[in-house]
Amino acid sequence: MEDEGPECGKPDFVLLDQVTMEDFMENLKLRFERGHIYTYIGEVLVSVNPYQELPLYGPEAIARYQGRELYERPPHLYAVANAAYRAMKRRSRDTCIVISGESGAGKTEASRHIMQYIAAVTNPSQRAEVERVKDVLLKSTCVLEAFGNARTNRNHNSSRFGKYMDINFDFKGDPVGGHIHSYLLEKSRVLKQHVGERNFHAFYQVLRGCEDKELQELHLQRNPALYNFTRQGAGLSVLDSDEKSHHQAVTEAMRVIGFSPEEVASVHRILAAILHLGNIKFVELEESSLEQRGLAVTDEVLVDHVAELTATPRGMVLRCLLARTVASGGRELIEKGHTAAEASYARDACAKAVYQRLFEWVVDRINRVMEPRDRDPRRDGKDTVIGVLDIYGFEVFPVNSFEQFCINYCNEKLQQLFIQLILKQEQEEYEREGIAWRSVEYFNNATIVDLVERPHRGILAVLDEACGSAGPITDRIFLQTLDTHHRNHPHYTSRQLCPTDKTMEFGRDFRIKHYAGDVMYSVEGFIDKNRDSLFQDFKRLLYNSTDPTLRAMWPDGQQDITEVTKRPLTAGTLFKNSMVALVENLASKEPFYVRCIKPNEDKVAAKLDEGHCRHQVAYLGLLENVRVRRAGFASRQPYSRFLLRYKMTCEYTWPNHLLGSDRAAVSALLEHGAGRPPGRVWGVGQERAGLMEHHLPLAPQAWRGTLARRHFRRLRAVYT
Ligand code: AD9
Ligand code: MG
Repeated sequence: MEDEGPECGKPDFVLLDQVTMEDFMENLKLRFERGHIYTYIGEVLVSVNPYQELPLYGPEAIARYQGRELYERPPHLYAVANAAYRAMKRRSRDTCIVISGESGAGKTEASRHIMQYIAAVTNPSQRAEVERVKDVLLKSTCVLEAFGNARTNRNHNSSRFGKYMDINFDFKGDPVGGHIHSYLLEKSRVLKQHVGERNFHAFYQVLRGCEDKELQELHLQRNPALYNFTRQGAGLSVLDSDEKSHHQAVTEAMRVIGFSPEEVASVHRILAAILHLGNIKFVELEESSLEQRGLAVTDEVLVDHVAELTATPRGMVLRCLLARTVASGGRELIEKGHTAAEASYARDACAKAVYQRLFEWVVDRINRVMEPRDRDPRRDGKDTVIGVLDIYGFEVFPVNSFEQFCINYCNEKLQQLFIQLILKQEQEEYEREGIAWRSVEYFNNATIVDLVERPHRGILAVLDEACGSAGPITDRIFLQTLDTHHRNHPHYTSRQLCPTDKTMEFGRDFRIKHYAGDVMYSVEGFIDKNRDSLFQDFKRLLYNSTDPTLRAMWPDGQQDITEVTKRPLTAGTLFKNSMVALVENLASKEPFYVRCIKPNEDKVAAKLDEGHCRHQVAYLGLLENVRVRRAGFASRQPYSRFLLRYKMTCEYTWPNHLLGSDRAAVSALLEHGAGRPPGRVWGVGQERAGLMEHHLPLAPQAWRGTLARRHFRRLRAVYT
C-alpha cells in the first residue's frame, strides 16, 4: 500500500478548505476514484463500499498499521482497530467500535477486517488457549452469517440480526474470550421472502451442500424450488458450487468452534424439519365426528418426516398441527380443533420459532466456547473489553413491516448515541471547560426515538396495549390509536391525517420521517408479530424430543399449560429493552466510529452515485461532525497525563514542577515549553488541557525524534 500524495485528496475531512457539501463530496469522490475508500473525520473513519476486492488488506497491510498512531498511515480500518486496541491496552479502558451505515454499506465486511486485525496482532507468544479463542472468534462470523444472513434486494449477504461482540483481553493484551449478543432475528423470513430475495443461507447450503446420503436421510431433494419456504422470492441465482463450498466452510467452522458431529447433524435435521413443515397443507373435512377430526393434513408423509427429524412421536406431531390444548375455566384442559387457517398459522409460528431457537442456540453454543477462562486479577477478575457492533443497517423496501420498523428504530438509537457522544457532549465540554466556542447546529433525532419508545404514548407502547387488549383487536384499530396520539407529531403521518397523500393506503399505512429518510410501514401483522406467541403444545412437543440438542432449545416446554398464564413481554418491548441496554453499554466504553457509505444502489464497483452519497453524508451528520471537529481540540487530556507526557520539554516542569497545581504547571509548559506553537493551538480548560487543534500530523516525515518533539515539530510546521 502506498502512502497517499496530494492528488488523492484530503485524508481527513477536517483539512478541507471549506466545510460545504460540495467540498466534502468532491473529496469523497476523488478518493473513491483513486481507490482510497477510507477517510477520517478526526478519529471517526468514513468508509465507502468499493464493491470490489482492493489490495488493502492482509498480513502486509496489517504489519504497516501495527503499533502506529492513527495519523501515521493512510486512513484505514486497521488504524481504527489499532487505536481501539491501544486505548484498551495502554489505559485499561473498555473500548468499542460502532459500525453504522445503511444496508449494504459494508458494516459486516468492516467488522470482519477489524477482527482479523485484532487476531493478527495479538498473541505473539502463541499461547494455545489464546490461539483457540482467536480461532473461535474468526470462525464464529462464518457460522453466524450462514444462519443469520440472507440475500435481500439491498444486499446479497444482508445481516438479518444485530450483532454485538465483546472480545475480552487479559493484561498482556491477548484475547482470552468473548461474548456475542444477538438482536432480534428477522424470523418472518423463514416463511416469506420478497421477490428477488431468499431465505437464510443455511437452508440452501444444506440442500446444495450435503452429501447424497445425508440428504436422503433428511428426506430432502436438492432443488430449493420444491419447498415452500425456499421457493418464493426467486433469488436463487447463487451458484451451486458457491453454496457447496460455503456449506463446507460452515461445517468446518462449526467443527473448529467445537460443535460435535452429532450437534451438526441435529442442526441439519432441524433445518430439514422446517422445510418439510413448510410443505404441510391442511384440508377441512366435510364430515367430522368425535373420532374423525374436522381437519386433516393433505400429505401425511411430511408429518412422518417432521416426527422423525425432530425425534418426537408422530401422533403428537399430528395432534399439535391439528389442535391445541386450552385451559377452560379452572384447571380443566380441553383439546380444541383448529380451522385450516388456524392450523396454517400455528404451523408457521412453529417453523419461525424453531428457526429462532436454533439461531439462538448456535449463538449460545459459540458463547459457551468463548467464555473467558483466565480472568485478569488486576481488574478484580474483570477483563478489559473491545466491543464491535455490526447491526442491520437502515433499510426501506417497497413494503415495510414490523421488522423494518425495529431495524430502523435501532438505527435511530445508534444515531442518537453518535449525536450524544460526538456532537452534543463535545460541545457541552467546551462550555463546561470555559473555552470559547461557536455552537454547531445539527439535527437531533431524539424526537423520533421518543415517538417510538415513549412510555404510554409511543408507538411501541400503543402496540403493546393493543396486543394486551382482551377483545378482538385489529391492526387497523392499532393504527387509529396511533393517529390519535401522534396527529401533531412532525415525524409521523398516515393517510387519515394526510388524505391527499395517495401513496399511503387508508387504514393500512403510516409513515415515519426517519433521520435517514421517510419510510412507510404497513401495519399488517404488527400485532401478531409483536405478540409473537406459540402454542404451548409445540413447546412441550419439542421439549420432549429425544434429540438432546433440540430438547435443549425448549426449556420452557416443561411448563404446564395452566402455569403459562402470565403474559410474556412482547417482541417490541424485548427489542426496546435490548436496545436501551446496548446503548448504555456502548456509552460506558470509549467509542470509535466507522461510518459506512453505500456508493450506489446497483451494488457495482467504481460507481459513486452522487445523489445517493450526498443523502447519506447528510443524514449521518458527517458535515456537522467535521465542523465540530474542526472547531475543537482534536484531543484532550487531564492535566496529570498531559504533564506526564510533555513535561520533559520545559525546564519548569522537568522533572517535577513546584507550581502548586497541575493546571498551573500545564500553563507554564504551554507558555515556555520547547517548540511551543502559537497560542490558539492550545487551550487550558477547567479540568483538562486541549491540545493539537484540528491540524493533525499527516505527513509521515513529521514523525521523528522523541514522542514529544514529534508533536511539537509537527505543530510548528503547520502554524509557522
Ligand atoms: V446489512 O445492513 O447487513 O444489509 P452491511 O453489513 O453494511 O449490510 P456488507 O458488509 O454485507 O454490508 O457489504 C455488502 C457487500 O459489499 C459485501 O458482500 C461485499 O460484496 C461488498 N463489500 C463491502 N465492503 C467491502 C470491502 N471493504 N471490500 C470489498 C466490500 N467489498
Ligand atoms: Mg451486515
